[in-house]
Formats: sequence, structure tokens, C-alpha cells
Amino acid sequence: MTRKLHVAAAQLGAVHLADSRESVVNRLRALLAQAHARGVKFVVFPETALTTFFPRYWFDDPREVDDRFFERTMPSPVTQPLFDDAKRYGIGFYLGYAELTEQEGRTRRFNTAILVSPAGEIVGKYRKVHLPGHAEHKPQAAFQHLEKKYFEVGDLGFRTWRMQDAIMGMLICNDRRWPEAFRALTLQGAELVTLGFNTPTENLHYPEPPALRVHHHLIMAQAMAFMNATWLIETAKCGFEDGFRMFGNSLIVAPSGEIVAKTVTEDDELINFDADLDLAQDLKRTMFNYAAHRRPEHYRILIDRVGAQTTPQNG
Ligand code: CDT
Repeated sequence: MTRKLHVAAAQLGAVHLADSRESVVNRLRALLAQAHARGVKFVVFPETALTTFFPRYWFDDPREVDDRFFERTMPSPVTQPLFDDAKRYGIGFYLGYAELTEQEGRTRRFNTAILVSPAGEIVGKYRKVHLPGHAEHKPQAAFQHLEKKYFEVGDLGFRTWRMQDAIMGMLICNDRRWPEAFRALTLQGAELVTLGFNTPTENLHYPEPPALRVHHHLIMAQAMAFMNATWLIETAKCGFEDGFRMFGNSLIVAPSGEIVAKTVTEDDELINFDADLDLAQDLKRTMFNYAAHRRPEHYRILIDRVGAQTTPQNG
């Protein structure tokens, strides 16, 4: 008997600075209702799904950032209805949000995602490891990307959970550019990698055609899914947030590297696919049989070296 899981990416269009948490949660609930109507059992929502992508703004008062954009509890009174709906439908989900937590007398802030079971319980938490952008104010730039200012590097590492008869792992946005993150998850058996993202259409650092940015997003997703023999769901928050555009192209990729579903708008949109979780087994037994073919004795440099150094043998 094949193990099937009917999965979806629930893409969100723009969330503006003035939009309330309640209005966003209502949109997430509408997407969940659509998922239920289509027979979906697991949904991936975006990164920092509850607010605008606030790292694009510099705020002089850090308390304003905490109060407007961070969650101190999850679920909260505002997000509880989403959890209740999911439980009523029997749908599991991934949700990204900005997390503020008190740990050992210290306030800590993370870019976080959680895995919620169809019973409405939080079964897993991941805190984003690869934080892009910068920590200092760049007043000359068209927009900021202040993830290095607003978040700490995640302290939970890369982990997997068994849920809905699947081994699932979580990543967040920029992690999808780093092969190490996928390998860490699939070395723990991940067969479904879940990821939410917010990716500006414009490159902050140098001019780059928007289509090329989408091209990179697509080839990364296809390559990571295939090279790690895993299903992959990547969900965007996108569209023009107060005039700042982020691209859509949320997708579901099979372990074969084939895109089986992709959004076509930059608005709220649900895509779904009835995924055969065993599809990767042939690949995991043969070409990407890690136990048979990996050669960690030659991978030491991957751990020891962070930045590239030019060290050719012939000087
Ligand atoms: N949210 C996020 O991680 N976005 C980054 C933008 C990189 S450009 C500073 C991404 O990798 O898509």
C-alpha cells in the first residue's frame, strides 16, 4: 500500500503595514477552508505569515518592532481560531512567525516556524539558521533587509519529526539556498521538507533581472529535492507590500526534481498535490543511498572551513 499525503502550499499575497493580525488570520483560515474542500491534509503557510515582511524597515524604537511584529505566545488569542479550524478539519500545518521569548532572563528573538499536528498540537519548532541581509541601517538603499538586526541565529539546529505517517523537516526562506541544510534534514530521514519564504523581486545588493531571481528559486528547489530524494513544499508571501514587491512561484516538488504544482498569481492562492511519500524510496536505495555512497572522511573541510580560502595545491 502506498503512503499518500495530500499536501498544499497556501500562498499569501501582500500583507501591508496597516493590516491587522486578525485580517491575516482570516485569510489563512479561508485558505485552510479551501484546502479542506479539496481533501488536503497538510498545509504549508509562509515565513513571518502574520505580518508584513518588516525586516525591510528600519525603526528607531526597538520596542515598536517587538510590539507590532513579534509573537510572545503561540497559539495566541488571535491565532487560536486557525488552530481550531485545522483541528476540526484534521489538517496539519507549518506556520512561520517572528518569535519573542524570555530565556534565562534574556529576551531573544527568532525567525521561527512550527509544525502543528491535525490534533492542533505544536509538535515541532525550527528557528531560522541562515539569516540574510545586514544589521546596520542603509539609508541610501531602496529598502532594508534587517534580518541580522531583528533576529538571532536559530539555536535548535536542523531536526525532523514524524507526523501524519511522514518524516518532516522545516526550513525557512534563505535556508533554501544552502545544500547543507537539506542534507542535515535528509540524513535524519526527511521525506518532506517544508519551507516558507519572503523574497524581494529586486536584489538589494546589485541589479538583477527579476526573472533571473525566480529562475534561481526554481532551479534550487528542483535540485535540492532531487539531490536529497525528498518531497519539497515552498510557500511564498508575495505581491506588493506597501509598494515593495516580492515574487510568488510557491511550489511543490517531487523527489524526482519535477515541479508538480506551482502558483500563477502573487495573491492568496492554494496549490495542492496528492503526494506519494514512497516515491523517493528507489532513489534513496540507489543513486542517493547515503550509507553506501557518502564519503564523510573527505567532507571534513565542510565543517572546518566557513568562508572560502584560495588554497590550491600548486601554490
Ligand atoms: N526572507 C529571506 O530570507 N529572504 C531572502 C532574501 C535574500 S536577499 C537579502 C531569500 O533568500 O530569499
